[in-house]
Amino acid sequence: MAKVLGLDLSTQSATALVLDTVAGVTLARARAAFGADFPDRNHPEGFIRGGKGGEVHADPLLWLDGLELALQRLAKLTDLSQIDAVSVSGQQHGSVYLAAGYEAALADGNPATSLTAKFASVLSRRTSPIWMDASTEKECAEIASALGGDQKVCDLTGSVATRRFTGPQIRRFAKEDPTAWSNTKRVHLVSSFFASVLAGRDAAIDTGDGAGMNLMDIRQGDWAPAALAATAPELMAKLPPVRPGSTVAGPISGYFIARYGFSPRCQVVIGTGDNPSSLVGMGASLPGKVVVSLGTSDTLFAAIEGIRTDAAGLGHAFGNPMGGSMSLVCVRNGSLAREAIRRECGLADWVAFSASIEASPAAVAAVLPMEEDEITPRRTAGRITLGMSATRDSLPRAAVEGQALSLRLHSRWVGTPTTQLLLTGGASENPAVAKIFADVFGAPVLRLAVSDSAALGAALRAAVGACGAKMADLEKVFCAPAPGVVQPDPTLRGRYDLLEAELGQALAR
Ligand code: XUL
Repeated sequence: MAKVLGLDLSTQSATALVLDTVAGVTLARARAAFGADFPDRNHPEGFIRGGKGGEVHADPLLWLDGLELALQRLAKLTDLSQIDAVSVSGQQHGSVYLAAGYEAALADGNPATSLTAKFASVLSRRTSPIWMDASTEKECAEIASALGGDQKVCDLTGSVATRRFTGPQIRRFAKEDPTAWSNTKRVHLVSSFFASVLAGRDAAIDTGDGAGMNLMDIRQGDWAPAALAATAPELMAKLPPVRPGSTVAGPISGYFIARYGFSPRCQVVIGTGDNPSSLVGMGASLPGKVVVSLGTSDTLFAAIEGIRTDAAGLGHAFGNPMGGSMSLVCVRNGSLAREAIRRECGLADWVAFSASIEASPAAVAAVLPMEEDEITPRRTAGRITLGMSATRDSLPRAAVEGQALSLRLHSRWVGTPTTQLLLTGGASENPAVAKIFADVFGAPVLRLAVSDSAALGAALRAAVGACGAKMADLEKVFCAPAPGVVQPDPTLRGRYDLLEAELGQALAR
């Protein structure tokens, strides 16, 4: 057992979390926000809105600066030379495009030049498409047609061709800028890019994050040659291999030893996506527990037996970093929609938002708040009203109820009843929000003592992959529920059933 570091490169921030797995304690936590900590970069939300045809990109150099700032802050809180292993969680689907010379940039241990300075000249695509990008409708149709239709793509890769997934994104890039594509020597996911940066050499993509590309054979856990051929020329040569999540990429690179004081014996375990990482961090890597993560996106996921896919084409099967697979439903209008409604209702902060929820009656009015085009359900921006119309006073409750009802409706394909819900992500700390999820799902809601479940999952995977720790032992200590289970009110069940049915009907119209 050992000291381990989990890094989470999410949509809006970089988080670093250090655990002492012998003492069973969290030693330090540091964060850098891509917006607030780098105001002159002018990406207040951490990404770049308003690209053509629904493009949403982010600046990979800003991610690198975010990593450096989080590590600088972490080094002030704990001795980084004591860390035995590190792993990474990254926002899923986002991709980084590297040109010739990238291997030298990875291997460059000179502490005098920053990561940004090392990588600026080896990006073959200056910005990275991220999970919010919806620009690849045409490419999805082309991939589906080449592979014999949506169902075939879903059976092969675990999801229908999906606009935010990396394969369709790669296809659009290769078509729009064939020269830049031919100059691209390596395509990494956010998680595998940062594991590579830490290891100073190419790291593999794990089966959890690899499944979010429409390129991996979900049953074999390896690239699917037919999907690669349907996506872009010479793609196989540009991808790193796929490996199980516990694979060690190698020792940490000289750069981190010289610049931050890491020990040369610190091992890097390959990365995974933020949702697979949260599955681990929530202690839910064995089937039986359902997790709801309320972050920039709201997601519902669970480890599952075998592979199950969503006939409606909205849900996904991903690899589980601890082996087997997981189901996932992702809603784009998560925290940014809650934030927009808080502002619209003139509520100064989340305390006032909670107070407003508590003052409004439950299961009377619900609203599905699609402030931006939604991916689950697939809808252009707008709101769907269920039950009575919400007033300005009842809108915060109505919107959170609408979000919970939509997750409930869109996770029915998974087929396992929710007997207990594990809630994580920023908004899960809000008691009024947690109570709505308990009531809507008719299931007790638990939260964990340690927040930052994606970074925690990365730290736990580092301990298992490189230090011989057992996940079951780690879970007992680090994934223990916080006191205070939020119990559902059974008398609301019937009313929420009706509202869910009304949502189903509204979406079918
Ligand atoms: C999952 C998804 C998002 C991102 C960002 O499919 O697109 O949850 O992982 O968090």
